[in-house]
Formats: sequence, structure tokens, C-alpha cells
Amino acid sequence: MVKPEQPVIPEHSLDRDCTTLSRHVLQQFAGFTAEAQDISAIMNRIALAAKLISRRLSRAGLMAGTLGFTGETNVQGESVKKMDVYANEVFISVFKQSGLICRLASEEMDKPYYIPENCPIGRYTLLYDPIDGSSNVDINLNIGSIFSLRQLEGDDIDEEARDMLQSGDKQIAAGYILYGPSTVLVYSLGSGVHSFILDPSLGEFILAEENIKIPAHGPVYSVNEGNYWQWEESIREYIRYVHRHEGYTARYSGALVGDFHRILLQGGVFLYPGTVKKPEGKLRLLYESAPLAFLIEQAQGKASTGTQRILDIVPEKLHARTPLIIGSREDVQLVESFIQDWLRRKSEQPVTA
Ligand code: P6P
Repeated sequence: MVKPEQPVIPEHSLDRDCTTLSRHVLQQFAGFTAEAQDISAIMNRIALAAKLISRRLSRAGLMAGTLGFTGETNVQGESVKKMDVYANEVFISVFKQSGLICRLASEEMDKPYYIPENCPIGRYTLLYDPIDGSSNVDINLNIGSIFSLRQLEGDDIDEEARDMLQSGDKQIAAGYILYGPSTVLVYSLGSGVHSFILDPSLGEFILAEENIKIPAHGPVYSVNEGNYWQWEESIREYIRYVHRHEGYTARYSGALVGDFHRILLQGGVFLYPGTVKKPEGKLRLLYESAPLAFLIEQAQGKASTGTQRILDIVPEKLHARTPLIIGSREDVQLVESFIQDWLRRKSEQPVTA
């Protein structure tokens, strides 16, 4: 009897299992400079934060006091989830006594948070959304964390933190963690987009994919169509277009990181447009739109407000919001063409007395 071929399950090579996040970061620098060591150590601490949050999420339903709301409202005017508070504190804690990060700025904190012992040598600022999509926490759907690393310039304890109010092109690194069936960390230092998967048996993020490139076009459009009647007419025209044309499919999870990750891998476009009442949109520039725009451009995609490149925007305040159209180059350009066409037609209308 012929023995059926045994499926050969290739063991991960030892070298691959040793390609941890911190090693991958170092490989992107020309040498083992002080900066390389700093960035590698910072990424390693972010990975530790991700592991702590992932561990709590995996047992959240079994731990008293983990799910639900705190009863507080954050600077965004949003109800705060207990998981938001925990995750925010995790990012602070992993950088204490590290000599790495002088200042943190978060969606959950009105003002920047300083770690004085780090400031003399840790000339960096970490901006982050500790839990993005927290409405999904209590129903066990995917959520994420988003981070952006910038150089600290000027005085340390500058309440206004004016040096953070710079364009997204000034980011040193950006990335996100997706807490899904597996925990995935995606990041870029400006030399491509790379993904890592947490191997719980090792407690390490192991390299999964290097130099991810988004398809020039994809089938997915991701938007909350419940806001249809609040959008400008140009966006409604685009949505009617994808409704009428073959080859489009709607996917929207209510958590930006999960929707973004799908589009990064499969192609398409995510939209959170401004509305007539809130033309600036909902998503925050410095720790949501700008880090994702940094990634998408590294993956040869595009990110704009519909009329302006996200990475060109210089915010006037820490928690500034922007409309966001992000994803495959051709799909973002198609949305922009609807907006440009609508603006042209609007400008040609006779001004009514
Ligand atoms: P809406 C989550 O609160 C979030 O900031 C993003 O993660 C998500 O894409 C968006 O808001 C969802 O907002 O208005 O569609 O519920």
C-alpha cells in the first residue's frame, strides 16, 4: 500500500524565529548607532505594551472590572472604557525608567504626559491611541492601538508642546497593533512596512511579512453608510457610484485599525469624511490619521482629507481632527476626483443674490 505523502509542515527556521522586532529594527540602520539602539529599544517597549494589552483582552470577559465604561468622558467628549484607561496606563508604564521617551501624548489625555527621568537623554515623543475601536471590546471584536514616534524638540516641559504640532512627514516611526485572532504588529521607520505576529509560546513578535505593498486598486470600500445624509454631495455621489458598479464590496468593523489592515493587505479605500456639521471629521490627526498615512505611503498607497495630503497637514492643536480617505492609490484618487468635480461644479454655480 502506497503510504500517502505526509504533509511536510516546515518548522520555522531558527533564524526566522529569531527575527524578532528589535532585531528587525536594528537591521534597518546602517550600523549599531545610539539612535538605532534607541529606536530598537522603543519598539521593543511598544511590543511589551502590546503583549500586556493582548493578554488582558484575552481574559477580559473573565476579569471583574475589565469591561464596560468608567463613567468618565475623555477630552474627545467620548465615554471612556475601562480598557481605554488600562491601555493608556500600560503605554506610560512600559516607558518609565527607560531613558527612552520623555513625553507621551494620547487620545485619552488632555495634556502631554512627561516622564522627567527620561527627558535628559530620551529625546522622543510617543503619540498614541491606546485602544482604537473600544466599542468593540465588550463584544470581543477586533480593536487596535496606533502609535507615532517623533523627535522631542525644544523645552521639555512645554505645556503647549508646540514641537508636536508639525507635519506627518516629521514622524520617525509609526505603526499599529491589531488585536484579532492573532495579535499583529505593523510598523515602518520609513523603509517599508513590515508585519509581525505574536507567538504566545515565545512571547515574541516574529517577522511575518516585509515590505508590504498595497494593491493599486482593491474591491473594498470601508465607510459608515449610516452617515450618508450627513456627507457632502460629492461623497454621496462616490457611494452611489460604487453601489452601481460591479467589483466593489463594503466592509466596516467600527474599528479603524482592523478596517485599515484589511485594506492594506487586500486593497480598497477607507473613508471617514467630514460632515456638514463636522467638516473636520472624527478621526484625530496626530495619533490616528498621520501614523496610518505614514504607513500607507510607505506601502505605495495614498492618504488625504479628500483635498489635502494627510502628511502635509500642520495641526493647530494636539487633538486636531481630519477627514480621512486612505488606501489604494487609484481608489483614493477616484474619491478625490468626485470631490474635485463637485467643487468645480459648485464654483461654476451662479452666486444667488
Ligand atoms: P463611527 C473608533 O471610535 C473610531 O475612532 C475608529 O476606530 C472607527 O473607525 C470610527 O471611530 C468609527 O466611528 O462613527 O463609524 O462609529
